[in-house]
Amino acid sequence: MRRVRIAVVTLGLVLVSCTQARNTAAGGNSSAEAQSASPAASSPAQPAVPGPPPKFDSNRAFQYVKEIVAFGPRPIGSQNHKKVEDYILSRLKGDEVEEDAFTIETTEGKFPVRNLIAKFPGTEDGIIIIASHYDTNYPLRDTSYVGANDGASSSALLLEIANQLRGKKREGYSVWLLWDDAEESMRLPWFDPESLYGVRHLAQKWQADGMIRNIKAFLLEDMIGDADLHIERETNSTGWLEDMIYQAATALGYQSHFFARTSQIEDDHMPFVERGVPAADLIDFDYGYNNVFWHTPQDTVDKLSPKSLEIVGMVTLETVQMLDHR
Ligand code: 1BN
Ligand code: ZN
Repeated sequence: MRRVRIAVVTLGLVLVSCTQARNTAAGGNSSAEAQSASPAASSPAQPAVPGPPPKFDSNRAFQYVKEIVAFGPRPIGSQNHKKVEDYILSRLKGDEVEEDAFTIETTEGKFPVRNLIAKFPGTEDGIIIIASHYDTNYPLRDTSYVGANDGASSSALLLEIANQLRGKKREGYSVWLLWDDAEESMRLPWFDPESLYGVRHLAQKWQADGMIRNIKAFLLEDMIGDADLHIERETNSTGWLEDMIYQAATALGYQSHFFARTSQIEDDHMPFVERGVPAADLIDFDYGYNNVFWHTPQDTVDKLSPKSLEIVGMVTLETVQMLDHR
């Protein structure tokens, strides 16, 4: 097993504001609207849950990756970061969106931070959270680093999941899609106390107001676009939830992309793991030979594939359905 890092995080947060509203952000859903049908999944050996397999438009999701990357580097505090927030909101027009905005004090100064949460209500009592960070690494702010895989791929995946959830009655738990902010460390190499700001803030807030008790599962997506897709079994994650993800992958015929390797990674799921919420990190932490493209300007769209987005998107949605039936 590869042990990536083990550490304890501390908080330095100042709450400024939190709003919840039906999202009326300007901007249309025009540029990536082509509705090409996804090819059907390989025939499952055994359906994991009754009913048809989930749908996911991989070409549309990939177009979202390109559009996010086109803004350039998006470190916290930058104009591009703000543009990407507005871009995400523009794609969630008409959806119920909560904005969790606050300010952090770091050794690099004060920065505004904003988590975006799109809520798709279900008929059952309980919430499944699917999360991705959207910022790029602050120490790489003056390079051409755009985090195509690291931040853009998973943010795009969530936008396509929103498309699939929108306008349908959910017979199951509510699904909340969380684009969390300020995941990336303020220093390189990774510096635990100055990272994961967005999720730490939310986990604290939801613990304080009791909301955390309603969370049935927290599914984190990170670095899921690599054309050579190998999602890790991640040992900080909850065992039964990882097993369920593998079962979902198997039902869709995608199991060869899952859990051949095991790692321990302190990612955005940690504040929820630490509070007893079932959580899983879907991450491929082998991006190029020996992860050589991670946190480098080589993290570009040409290394990614729509198929990888589809595999992770479909497995995520299948897992949600399995959680509904659990
Ligand atoms: C993932 C992508 N992470 C940061 N960018 C989390 C992480 C932090 C993974 C430290 C490994 C080590
Ligand atoms: Zn990163």
